Amino acid sequence: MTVTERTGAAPRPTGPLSKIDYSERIPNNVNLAADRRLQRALESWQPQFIDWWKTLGPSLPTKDVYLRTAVAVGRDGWAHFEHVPMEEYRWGIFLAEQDPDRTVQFGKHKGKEAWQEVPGEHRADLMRLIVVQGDTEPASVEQQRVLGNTAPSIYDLRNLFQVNVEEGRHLWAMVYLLHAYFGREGREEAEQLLKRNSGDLDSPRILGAFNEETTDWLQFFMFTYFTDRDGKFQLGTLKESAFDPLARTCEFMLKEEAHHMFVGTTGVQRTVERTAEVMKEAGRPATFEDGVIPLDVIQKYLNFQFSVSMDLFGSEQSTNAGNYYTSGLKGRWQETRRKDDHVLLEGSRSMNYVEDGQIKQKIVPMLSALNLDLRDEYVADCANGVARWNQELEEAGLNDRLFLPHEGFNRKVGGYAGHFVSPAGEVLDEAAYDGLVSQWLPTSEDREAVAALMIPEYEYGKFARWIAPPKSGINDQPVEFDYVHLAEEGVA
Ligand code: BYC
Ligand code: FE
Ligand code: FE
Repeated sequence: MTVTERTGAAPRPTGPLSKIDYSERIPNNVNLAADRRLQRALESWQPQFIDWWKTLGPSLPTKDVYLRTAVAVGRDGWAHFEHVPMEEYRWGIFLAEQDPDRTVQFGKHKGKEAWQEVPGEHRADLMRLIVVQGDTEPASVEQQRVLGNTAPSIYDLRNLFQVNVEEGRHLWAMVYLLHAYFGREGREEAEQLLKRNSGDLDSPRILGAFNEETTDWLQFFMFTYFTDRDGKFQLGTLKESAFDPLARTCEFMLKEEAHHMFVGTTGVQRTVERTAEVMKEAGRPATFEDGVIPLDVIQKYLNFQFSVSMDLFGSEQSTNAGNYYTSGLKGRWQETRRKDDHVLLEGSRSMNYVEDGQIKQKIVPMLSALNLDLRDEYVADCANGVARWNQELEEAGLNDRLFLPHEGFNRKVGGYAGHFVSPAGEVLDEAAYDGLVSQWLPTSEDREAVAALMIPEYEYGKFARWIAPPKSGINDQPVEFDYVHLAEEGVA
């Protein structure tokens, strides 16, 4: 393996490191102090990040928030909780511990030593993957910027802010890699990550779902359930990367990501719980007049966020994905548990496609369909939460159920793009689809009616009417704990 890129003068640490150095301006466990040039470059990016956070981060003024900060990257006791002013959050660079014997697990370099530097031949592809990953993190913060103004409780407000600061840290994770391993070009890309903005007409975020508006808290919960879950699966494939610093940074990000999934799963669950309660009492479908979100509107929100998140996997068949795999840049979900040759030059699989108004199957080379492989794993994982939400309906004695729409519904990327597939999986013509789509996706009236329910509830321990309280608080604190202290002017 030829190694070309090397930007810093001092060697980066090679041994396992788990303690995080908080005496530094940029907390880190990568021995940043030993590489002055890199340290200075990151320290000059830091104020740009803070500026961005102040301009496009959470808009609700707060005094401090009960936040989790990483203190070590080992298995136990990695996090510490305390009230901190959000702009003083210690964003830093935390990589999972290094395994000095790690080898490449798949593709043409399988069995060779993992890379500690970027091989010249894979430099452009690796940088692109890191930039795409990095672009999503600040995008989500921008999308969620105003939600604090309508939080259903102080507990939920704290969870929103926890997700926001961690997505900010995930940006740091990618910016570190760009600065440390990609030279001047990497530094330029790091600047661009703060210049593109969600929904900006001239310089939007790279992937579609990250330019959609997060209109309200139901949308936020669906986002953390479905879109953060794309993050979980993409990070899961990058965690397998032959480029060890990328693998290690993604491994640690996944640890933080678990809480984001939790916010989504329980947020939707609590919403369904309240709606089900009203339906049970009234013996009829709930309406907005009941002060809760009707089940059919919850289903529409689910349909929307699931389908835009499916687009994040790229085309079912992708030569990019095949090349990333063969080169060792991006593996499969749980690569090491797969029982095959991990090279995939021979395997094949079945894939759906649309022809003559019908969904048909064809056999395609495995290597060409790795985006689909990952997406299938994702869909199976998505179904778990839906089952949990349906349990709320079942426990209320109701026959109604939520479901994942067909994979072809409302797709803009891949083989279904340009076709009109119903949530049940029927291929329609455009006119028929247009006549029905208001039953399947949130209309502007639906969104306005949901928004009208989004009255902030800032009294400790109280919850907006449309959502049930959680079963327990954060880090063993009571539900009514003072998770957030609002700034004086923040209290409406
Ligand atoms: N929107 O070969 P194809 C997260 C482009 S979420 C717009 O099918 P490929 C998070 C594609 O770039 C995880 N364009 O795609 C969650 C290509 O363009 P070029 C984010 C799209 O490359 C919540 C062309 O179409 N991480 O962390 O196999 C909160 C042909 O594409 C889209 C990653 O995505 C789209 N949706 O796969 C916070 C991991 N899809 O080259 C954070 C890194 C495709 O023809 N990214 N295109 O100009 C990747 O692995 C891949 O880039 C993708 C696309 C999976 C996204
Ligand atoms: Fe993230
Ligand atoms: Fe996340």
